Amino acid sequence: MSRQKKIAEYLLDTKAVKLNFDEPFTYASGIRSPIYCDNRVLISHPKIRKGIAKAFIDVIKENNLEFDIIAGVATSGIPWAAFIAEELEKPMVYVRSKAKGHGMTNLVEGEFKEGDKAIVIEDLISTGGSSLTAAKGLKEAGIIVNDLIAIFTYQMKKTEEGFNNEKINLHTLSDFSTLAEKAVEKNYLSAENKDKVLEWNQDPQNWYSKHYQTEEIKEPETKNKVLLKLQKVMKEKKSNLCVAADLTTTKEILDLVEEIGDKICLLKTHIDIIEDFTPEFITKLQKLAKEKNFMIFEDRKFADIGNTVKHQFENGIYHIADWADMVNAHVLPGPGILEGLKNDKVALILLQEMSSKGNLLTPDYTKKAQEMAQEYSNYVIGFIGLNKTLKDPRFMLMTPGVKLEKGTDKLGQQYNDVESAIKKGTDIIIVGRGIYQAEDPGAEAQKYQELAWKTYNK
Ligand code: S5P
Repeated sequence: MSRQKKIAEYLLDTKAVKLNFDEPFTYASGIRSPIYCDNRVLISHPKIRKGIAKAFIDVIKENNLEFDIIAGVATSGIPWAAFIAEELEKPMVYVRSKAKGHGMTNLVEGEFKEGDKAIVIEDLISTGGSSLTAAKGLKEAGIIVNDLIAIFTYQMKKTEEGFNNEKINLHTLSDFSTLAEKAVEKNYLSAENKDKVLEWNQDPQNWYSKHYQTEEIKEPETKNKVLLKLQKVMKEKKSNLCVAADLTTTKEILDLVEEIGDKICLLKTHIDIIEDFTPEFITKLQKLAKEKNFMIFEDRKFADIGNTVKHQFENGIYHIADWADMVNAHVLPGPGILEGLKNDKVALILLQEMSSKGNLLTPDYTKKAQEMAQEYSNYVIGFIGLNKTLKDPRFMLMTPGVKLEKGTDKLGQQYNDVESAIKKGTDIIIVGRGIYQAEDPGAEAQKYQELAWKTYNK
């Protein structure tokens, strides 16, 4: 068996790499993928560990790679670098893949001389970005880097280009296409799905929508009135921006709306986080909505049985059904929740996906939410989600977790940038902290509005 295949077998057998076409994995970036790789488990298998360390050494010997030191990329490259350095009785260092060190720490740890040649050891190459950052760190420290060896590569298009630009030879013990072949041989993957899986690395951003799109539905004769109005407002204002006004006093919200009201098609509220709520607040908000031509979306995320949500929607101190143009709901409780929220004036948005890390909304759940929306299309006008997997003009997709730059917060929120969010097919971007925490929320909202509208209409 070739080395590439043998290593692929190790990866599959230890479940370091998992393939799943039917229920793709979700990466931290929100990208859906049929492959998930966590090579860290490999170090727990002594025999396999030995086999992999030997494969690294074979690559070094077969290619006559010249070097003075072995450099592991922190953290996952470190154990492999240690096994190799130990076996070859050579010095070892390790290097952080973060461009910025934290305070006192060095980028390269261990002893070396300027002009030393290093072979860089890495466990996984996804885009190659972090490995290249590590290699650049070594170069900046005066170390010569000509070769990098990794256990596995996703064989993405831009990887090769990146390594060529840095003039570094990339050697890998196994790769995505060999692994897919081996997975078919071992019945981990059907031959039928292999080609679809292999398409992933060509266009990871759009792979999921391409394969999970349900049938395209033609323009319906009648549409929900709230949806028609929303589409009209969007066109009139050239805006597909929804601002999440997650502030906790009525004054802060009304001040924000004064500043951003002209730029938005929708204002999203969390009415139950307001500390000084009074019915007058609603009157003022509705007046502003009329003046500035936007609609109001109460993000209540109902999630109970029909009878309870009906009370939460119509009664209590907020009387949401009297003033919101739309509200949203989880489909977890089943169709009863949609029955409880049926209303001719207030439209419904269902959660098909969430932006938060580790959420439990699987592709199968998404599909069920879409089926329920189709069944209740008189009331349901859209989804909260990240990927337009249902192309049906009766529904709009609204995407939260959007900022000018990708990132995360400390509580699990994951941000996409405006362009990536819209490229995944969304109709409306929902922006909270990106706007209301800006120094000049009005100017910031305008930036989002212009960028989102331009990208949406490209
Ligand atoms: O999956 C979701 C669904 C929603 S509605 N993730 C979200 O972040 N939201 C809401 O969008 C969330 O409740 C908040 O009001 C807004 C995002 O705010 P930001 O400050 O992180 O932009």
